[in-house]
Amino acid sequence: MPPKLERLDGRVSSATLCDVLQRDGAVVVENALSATQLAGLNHDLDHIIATTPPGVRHPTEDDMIEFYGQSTIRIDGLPAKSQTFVEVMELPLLSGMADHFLLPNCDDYLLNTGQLIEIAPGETVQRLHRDDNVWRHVPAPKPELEVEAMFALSDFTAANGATRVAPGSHRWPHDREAMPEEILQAEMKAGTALFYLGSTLHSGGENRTTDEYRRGMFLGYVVGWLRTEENTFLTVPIEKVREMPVRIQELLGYKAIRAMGVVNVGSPMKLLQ
Ligand SMILES: O=C(O)CCC(=O)C(=O)O
Ligand SMILES: [Fe+2]
Repeated sequence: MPPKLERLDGRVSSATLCDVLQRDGAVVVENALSATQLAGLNHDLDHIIATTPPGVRHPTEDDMIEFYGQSTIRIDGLPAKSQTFVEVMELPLLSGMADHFLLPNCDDYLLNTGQLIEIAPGETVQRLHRDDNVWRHVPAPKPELEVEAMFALSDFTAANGATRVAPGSHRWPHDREAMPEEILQAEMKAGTALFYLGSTLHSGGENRTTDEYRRGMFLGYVVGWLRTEENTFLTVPIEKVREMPVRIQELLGYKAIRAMGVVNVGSPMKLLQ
């Protein structure tokens, strides 16, 4: 059977979404964002994108320069930069997916990172990868560690770099590579999202256009006992965190989970009062 990327509507139940994710490892959710949320995110981020050069400025390793893309703008710290991002963090489908896949493996989960990813004309294809390979020292068989969504903030087309994904690859042996016919592209109208598991093979696409900027926003949750990719304690100023809903404060790491993440050997929530 040729691989297929299922498309659901944003009004679908979390249970149905999770069934498809369990089966395919990835699914497109149409109208995941309301028109107001889409406009809000673009409005909040437009001016920051306009003043951010592409490429990583302080790479941790040389191979990350290529991975992050030299013609790609990446911006983190989104909870501090966009009120709408904070709202999107609590979308019922995202929480439903995180509860279903992560809570069997942890007491609570954390925002792993939120990233604006804008791929410019001429950007080359990113190598296929599993995002949960960040935690490669967790021995196999790995429990599900991470769930994520890539929201299209502009139209994603095959030509402008729509995310590539190999449905079903979350079940493959770790060393199995995807054959070309197993890789699909998540073509999406702005406001649509690709929901996927951290164990699913995917990557950013090549931007073969001369004038289209593919703007996506990534948001992922990770089990609370792993170190998050983004250092949100530094990317989101504590003064801003103080004004956020309690659940967002928890997702940003201000909830100690038993002995993990304590301050003064107690709850960091106290710092926010
Ligand atoms: O930009 C995309 O479509 C995907 C990017 C990605 O997978 C990553 O940077 O980990
Ligand atoms: Fe990725």
